[in-house]
Amino acid sequence: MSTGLVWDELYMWHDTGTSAWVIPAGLTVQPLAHIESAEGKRRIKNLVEVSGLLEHLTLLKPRAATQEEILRAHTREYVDRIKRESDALGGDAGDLTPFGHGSYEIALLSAGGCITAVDAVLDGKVDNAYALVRPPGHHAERDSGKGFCIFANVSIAVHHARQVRGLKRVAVVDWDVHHGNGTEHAFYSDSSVLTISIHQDNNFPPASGAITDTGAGAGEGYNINIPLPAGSGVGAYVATFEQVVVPALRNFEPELILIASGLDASAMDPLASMMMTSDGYRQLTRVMLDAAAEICGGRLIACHEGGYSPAYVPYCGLAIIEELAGVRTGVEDPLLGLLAMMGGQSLQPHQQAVIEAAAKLAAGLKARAAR
Ligand code: 3YP
Ligand code: ZN
Repeated sequence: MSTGLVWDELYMWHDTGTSAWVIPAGLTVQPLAHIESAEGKRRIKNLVEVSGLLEHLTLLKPRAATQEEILRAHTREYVDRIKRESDALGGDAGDLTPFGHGSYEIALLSAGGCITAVDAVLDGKVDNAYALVRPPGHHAERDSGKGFCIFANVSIAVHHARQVRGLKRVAVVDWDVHHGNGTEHAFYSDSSVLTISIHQDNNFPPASGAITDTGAGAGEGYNINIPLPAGSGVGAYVATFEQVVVPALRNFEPELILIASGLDASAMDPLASMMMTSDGYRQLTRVMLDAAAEICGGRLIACHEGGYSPAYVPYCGLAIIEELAGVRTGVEDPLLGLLAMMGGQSLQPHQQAVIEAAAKLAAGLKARAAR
């Protein structure tokens, strides 16, 4: 059993500048670091290293995505604009997505890192992989960045798996707490890519990610949104995966599964209001590993997205990568006792109602799935 870790120090050099977290700096607010800073992600890598887990992983060196690869998901006009602004002093890719000089190359390396993970898994170099990439990608649209995302890393990796590696069916499971709008839109009319997003109901982007958005045309039924109520904890997440995600995957029978792995559903995250814990992520990873083993030879790749508690995301990231690798380092999450004992961790009726509605969509896949 071997697990790949895609990592490059350059990911940490993507400069989001000074904003008061998400508020553009100016005379109305004292400048502070942008909330999508390198800190949380660097601390994941550092804990993976200090815990000893790194010695059990296969380090995968990412390559830059090519123009051809980026243009599968974006317009030339948009890509050219990012390059032009990045070659100068930097700019804004779209909605709340500031970037500095050189971020174009780093964004290419982020998308390329997800492709590197796909190739490593499909070539059998590793069994599964975690791509600890930055900037994130799941909000990026064809012609615009959004929500800290520049290029659509996961979509670009899926296009690679389909068009270059010849896979017929790929599934994306987005457990970032925000809606994976970019990935949804990229494959909305496509029955060869099942997109599932589990997110906090109507958080970000606003009015995006409704359960009624199920795909269009040939892709009807191949997009599943599970908008969980604010306050959902480990019980709601595990139930969602057991009752919706796994049945949908079983019916769809993907040849490869990608996870858009934001860690911002944690109870410590400032950009959402969920209650996940490191052990919750460990359980979700276990469920996904078992599903992948049953359905697609264990081929499972997690690509990093959001996560804004620098103190807590390292424990969530460590738990996921430990589980992927089948290794326990012995590092204990110091907050787990507190968070697990909080009221509301167990599945509530109003959460179960959403899960049941989504379970119907998962069941409906069976008759439709194209072969
Ligand atoms: C973008 C602006 C407010 C919420 C924020 C979400 C970014 C993110 O982590 N997306 O997955
Ligand atoms: Zn997010």
